[in-house]
Amino acid sequence: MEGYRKLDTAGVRGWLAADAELASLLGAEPWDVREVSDGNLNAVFIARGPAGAVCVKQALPTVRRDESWPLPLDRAAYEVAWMRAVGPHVGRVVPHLYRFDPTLYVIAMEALSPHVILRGGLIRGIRYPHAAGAVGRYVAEATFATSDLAMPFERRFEQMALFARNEAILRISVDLVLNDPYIDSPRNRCTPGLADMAAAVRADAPLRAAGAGWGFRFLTTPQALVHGDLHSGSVMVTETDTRVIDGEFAFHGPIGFDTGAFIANLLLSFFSQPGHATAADDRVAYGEWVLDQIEVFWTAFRDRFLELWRAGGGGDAYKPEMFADPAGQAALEAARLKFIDAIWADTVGFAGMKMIRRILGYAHVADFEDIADPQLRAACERPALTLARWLVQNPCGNPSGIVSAIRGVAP
Ligand code: SR1
Ligand code: MG
Repeated sequence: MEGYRKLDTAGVRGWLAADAELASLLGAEPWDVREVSDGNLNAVFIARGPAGAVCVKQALPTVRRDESWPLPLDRAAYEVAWMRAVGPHVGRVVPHLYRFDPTLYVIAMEALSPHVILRGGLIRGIRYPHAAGAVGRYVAEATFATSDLAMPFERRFEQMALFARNEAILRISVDLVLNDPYIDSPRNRCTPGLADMAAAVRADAPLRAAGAGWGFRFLTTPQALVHGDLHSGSVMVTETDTRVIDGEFAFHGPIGFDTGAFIANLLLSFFSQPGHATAADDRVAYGEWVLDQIEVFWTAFRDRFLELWRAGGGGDAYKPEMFADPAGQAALEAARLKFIDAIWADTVGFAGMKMIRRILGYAHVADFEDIADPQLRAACERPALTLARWLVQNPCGNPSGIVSAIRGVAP
């Protein structure tokens, strides 16, 4: 913490003014500096000047709305490491990094404008026709490039060791996603009308065993550098552009943890839609569109991952030299499809886990929290929880099968 101080808007202004390159990017003062913090962990500011804009993000020493919960500041360094590791492989999807200050744990990056957080758009009922496909391709490109399919193992192990030190942040996922929702943790909370279901989840031994299995897989499957927190609040969109932000939870883990997180958040959005209905829009058609995005997302991920693999990656796993003959080619293609099927199974299980944690655990989602009437909120959460329990225990099928199952439990 030596030299660390929390920045306010004046502090951000001073920090930017002391950096000639950032200051020239903004142009001559005065600058408009505003705090736009939205997530659970960091302070975020946008600075605008006559020549441009910069996003300034500072790691805070505690959870933003709970100062009794300390957090390590060095997560900002892991976010920077994630930007540097995946940035070269995903085009413009990850914002451009301008600066990292390791004393103040401040990251200066490209200000995304007029982008909005995808979750907010989904709550307002706005369609983003390219978002799910772009996020699917992002996961494929980021994970393929950082897997043993594309990296020599020495480099991958070095990267894995670096991100494995992000322990305090990984502890948050282990506690809040994998374990707390299934036990009587003081951090848990739920909508009052859902207390019976929360108790039923915690009494459900087969569910607890299946959940623990996903926890084990999270800890023991370092397939690639995953984002680690790929919910709809980690995606920023316009109608035509999609960006992925906030890689501070990155680690080498199961690829299905990212695909599962994104699908879980589409599902949470779907189940929340009746809570956002108005006299002018019952949100039924919009909910159907949200459901359709599951298949769009998965197909984009699958097709891009296979495309990259078929083109050859240069890693130490599945070396093309081992499969040069026609029989080898056929066997390799079968192995590729089996690999993707296994990621789908992980996707389903982790999607269920991610849904349960957002309804019964510590950190809820605005999709449900913005529904003011607790009875209506509980009515939306109930079928979501029913489906999530099923997903955790039935990691099979395909996206359209899941969508049909959902139509069976939807209100
Ligand atoms: C105490 S942090 C709670 C959650 O916020 C982040 O976005 C992660 O999802 C984390 O689990
Ligand atoms: Mg985040």
